[in-house]
Amino acid sequence: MKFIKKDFLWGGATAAYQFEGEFDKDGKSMNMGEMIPYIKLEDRASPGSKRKGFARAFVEPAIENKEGLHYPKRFGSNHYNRYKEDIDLLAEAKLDIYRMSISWGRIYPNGDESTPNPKGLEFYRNLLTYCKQKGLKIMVTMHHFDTPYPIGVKYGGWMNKQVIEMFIKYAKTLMTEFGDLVDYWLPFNEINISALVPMMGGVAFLEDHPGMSYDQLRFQTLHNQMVAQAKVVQLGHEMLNKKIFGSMIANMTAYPIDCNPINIIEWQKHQELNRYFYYDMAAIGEYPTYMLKLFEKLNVKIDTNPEEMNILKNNTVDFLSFSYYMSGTVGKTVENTSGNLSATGKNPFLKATEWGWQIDPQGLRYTLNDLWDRYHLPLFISENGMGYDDKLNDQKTVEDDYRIDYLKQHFLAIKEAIEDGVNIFGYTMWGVIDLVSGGTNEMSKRYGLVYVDYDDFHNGTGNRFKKKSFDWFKHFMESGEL
Ligand code: BGP
Repeated sequence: MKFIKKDFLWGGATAAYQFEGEFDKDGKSMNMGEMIPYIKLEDRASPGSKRKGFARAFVEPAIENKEGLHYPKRFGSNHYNRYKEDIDLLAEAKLDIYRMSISWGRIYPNGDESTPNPKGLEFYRNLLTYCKQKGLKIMVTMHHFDTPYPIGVKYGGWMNKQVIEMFIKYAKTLMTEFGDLVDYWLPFNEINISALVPMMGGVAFLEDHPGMSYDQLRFQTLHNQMVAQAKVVQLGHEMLNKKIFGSMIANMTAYPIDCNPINIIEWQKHQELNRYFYYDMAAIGEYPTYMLKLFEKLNVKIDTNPEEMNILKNNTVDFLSFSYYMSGTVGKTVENTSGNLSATGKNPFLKATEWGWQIDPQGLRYTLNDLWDRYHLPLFISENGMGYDDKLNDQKTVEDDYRIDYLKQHFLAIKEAIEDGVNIFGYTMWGVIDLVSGGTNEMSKRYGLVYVDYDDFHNGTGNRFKKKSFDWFKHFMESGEL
């Protein structure tokens, strides 16, 4: 089966806070991810067995690390020092595009400096230039879960509207410095994380707001980031004059568990709240009525003004992008399984990974059709892939046929969606070179075409080894054969 589509961009994705390491080098400040220790999971598939402790009281001791715990995201895959080797591998696998993130804390460590950190700019200029030399197109995420922690301490994170302005200053610096090197920009990774885990997405702690409800905290944090996203789009269009700005959302496709009308209504509400709300905000630029009704019910009062609402309305994104790993189910009687950012209902027709993420290529086809029909904006899959506890064998490779099968099925689903009429222009596979897991902090939850020799405590050489999927992917790029 051949899959060749002119101008379609195939590639891989990483994020600074999971990949770079050197968390305190050259003036960089810490972010939340770097303050969460590795804790061995009792049961990888059990919903809720991860994400222990996001309260300020829990993360603050991490700064001095008196307990001697291991904080994996401080070390990542040591990409900071090995970036040339990594980019060489991506070029060898014939990727068209590389999605990476820039760490805000390397550019403005405290957020409120008046000038950027030259060392941080130098690192990214070298990296981006090297990517270009190797013929890669580049998509940059400006914020991949990594607001500098000092902004959380001094300003209370994204609950404070001053942080919007700090972010715009940072975005302007990036577009001034790197506008000629970057092909696509995503202001935020999975912007919905702020409504799901506001401590992680926005360094916003309930402890800082006595008497406030959790719903108020999470939806205000999200609102402020949505405004920031729209402002970046506005500024970016002025500065670069190109339609290259997208929103990135953790997609949570779910199906009704059966055709019982009660479950259909529950499913509809679930999809509004967990999917359409975020896409509506980014693509249509206003609060949907179902959310305004929910806010009334929850007594949530968004702090905003007409100027912000105009900015949202008039600066919608040029394309929609999303992460897609799995699907779930909704209904009164479903049993839960683990999932990306939140648990979801089990589906008896699907198999799951060891982490309980249900594998559903047809769900990707459904999602692409659904989003295209609803928004008529070009689509880009910015994350997809299979986490697996790969083992390096004696030949110094990994026989990851399971991953090849996962990717193949998902690529076929994209092909089918294109044949259905969907306008999709690219795909970046998550964690194309192994990196620390976002959700569980395990190094052993691997996604890459390339194996990185570190264990969960960062014992190992850090050397890179090509997996079987590396050759498979390269062959696909050269031949279009699936
Ligand atoms: C998304 C994040 C990524 C990445 C991915 C896989 O939510 O944007 O940063 O981590 O999920 O998740 P995990 O690493 O938990 O398997």
